[in-house]
Parts: sequence; C-alpha cells; structure tokens
Amino acid sequence: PVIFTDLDGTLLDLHTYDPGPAREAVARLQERGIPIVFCSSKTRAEQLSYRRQLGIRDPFIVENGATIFIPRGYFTVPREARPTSHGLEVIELGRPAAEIRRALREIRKETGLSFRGYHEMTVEEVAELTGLPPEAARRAMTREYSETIIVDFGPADWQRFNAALVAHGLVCFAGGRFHTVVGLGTDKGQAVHRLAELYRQQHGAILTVGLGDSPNDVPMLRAVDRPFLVQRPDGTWESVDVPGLVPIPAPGPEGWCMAVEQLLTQLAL
Ligand code: 2M8
Ligand code: MG
Ligand code: MG
Repeated sequence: PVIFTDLDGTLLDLHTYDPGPAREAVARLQERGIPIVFCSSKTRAEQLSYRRQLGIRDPFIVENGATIFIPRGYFTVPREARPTSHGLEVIELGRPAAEIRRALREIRKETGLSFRGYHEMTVEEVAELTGLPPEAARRAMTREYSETIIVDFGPADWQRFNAALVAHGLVCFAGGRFHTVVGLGTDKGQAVHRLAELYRQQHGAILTVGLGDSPNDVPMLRAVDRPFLVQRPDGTWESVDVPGLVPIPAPGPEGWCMAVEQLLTQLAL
C-alpha cells in the first residue's frame, strides 16, 4: 500500500501540531517499507520540517494539492518533473502564490468583502492566530502556490466570494480552521491521482489509502481505495460524502494509529 495523509488534525494534533502517539504507527509503517505521503495545505518548508522530524523520505504533496515534491532518484520511471533545491524534483499543478495574492486583492476591491491573507499579516499575528511558534509561523507564511485567508464575512456572502474566485480562476478549500485559496482545478485528489500513477508505473498495482479530517480532504479521500476519516478534537466527524468511507472513532493522531492498526490487520502485514 501507499498511505496518503493529511497533517493538521489528522497525523498532527490540531492544537499542539504534534504527532504524539502516531510516531509509533509511523515507525511500524516504515519497518514494513510502506510509503507515507503527506498531502496537506502545509507548505514545502513546513513539510520538510516534519519529514525531517519523523525520518520520512517519501514524496509529498503541498499547499492543498498544488505541487508534488519527489526526492531525486525515488522513481526511476520517466516523469514530467524538474529538479529543484534540497535534492527534490517538482511537479507543479497549481498557480503561483504571487498571482493568487494579486487576484485576492482585486476581489476585495470588486466585492468589498473583508478577509485577510497571511501575506498581509506579521509573523507575530500568524503565530498568535495559529498557535504556531514564530519559526513555524514563518514556514507557514512561505507560500509558493496558495494563500491562507481568514474571512470576516458571514455564510450569506460565501456565494458571492466563491463566484468572484472562479471568475479569477481560483477556488477555496476549508481546512481544519482556516481557508486556503488555490488555482481552479487544484485539489488534493488530482495530485494523489498523479502521484499514484507514478507509483503504479514503478511498482505495478498498488493499494492507495487516505487519511483526513476536513472538507479539503474529500477529493483525496475520493481518490483512494481505502478512505479513513478521523474525528475532530470534539469527538465528532466532519460531515463528508465519500463512498466507502471508514469513520475512525478517535480524533487526530490517536485516530491515525487506529486506522493504521486496522489496515495492517486487514492486509495481514
Ligand atoms: C493552514 O492549514 C490549516 C490545516 O488544514 C487550515 O487551513 O485550517 C495552512 O496555512 C497551513 O500552512 C498552516 O500550517 C496551518 C496552521 O494552522 O493553517
Ligand atoms: Mg486537516
Ligand atoms: Mg491540511
């Protein structure tokens, strides 16, 4: 199998950003040579830091499906990727962050709707808002293919906002707490399909597994053979429509462990 996993609220605790008990489950997968592919709204800088911390060397999908990073030499099959820094190859699927930020400023003028992006805040503000230490807040702000926004308007204005986004070739996804804007057509699911195809070219048939907690995980959960949904910290599940979905009766990293346990038992691994 290949595991595609969300980070915040799934592998990481939504509030402490720590994998806690999931470290052990990560190690169990690694002992069995099972790839763990991060698929999150987090940036390249943020994900590199967690990969280092957990000793994970597999490809990773950043900024809500906007880009795939692959360690050089990981696949030997031909692929449309170009070399970049840190010994990585990149497959860009989304739009550059600078374009997204420019369009968001235009949308604000056109609609009069009130929202703020990370790029309009100080490191201290983002740290305060997210509960991340300043260094980690800086990594979250180093966005290459998306912008995270905090909206200051009610449900009635969402239709207008979404229409303006589409007119500018953009789309917005709800994460665990905030909203992240990416290029239209970008989502976690299409990145999973693309990367799963590379695994298939390299290894033949593979079983794909997905773990998530939030609405932005739905396209990823729909793209995999075995979709798992962990609980929110309050012990409820996000209401999502995914065929074959397995709800796990525990939140975040605790649920992550239970899902891995279930999977390894089912596959007799
Ligand atoms: C944003 O992601 C979260 C998790 O899905 C969200 O949208 O609620 C992103 O900006 C991410 O890069 C950042 O680390 C996180 C901090 O909570 O917020
Ligand atoms: Mg999440
Ligand atoms: Mg996420």
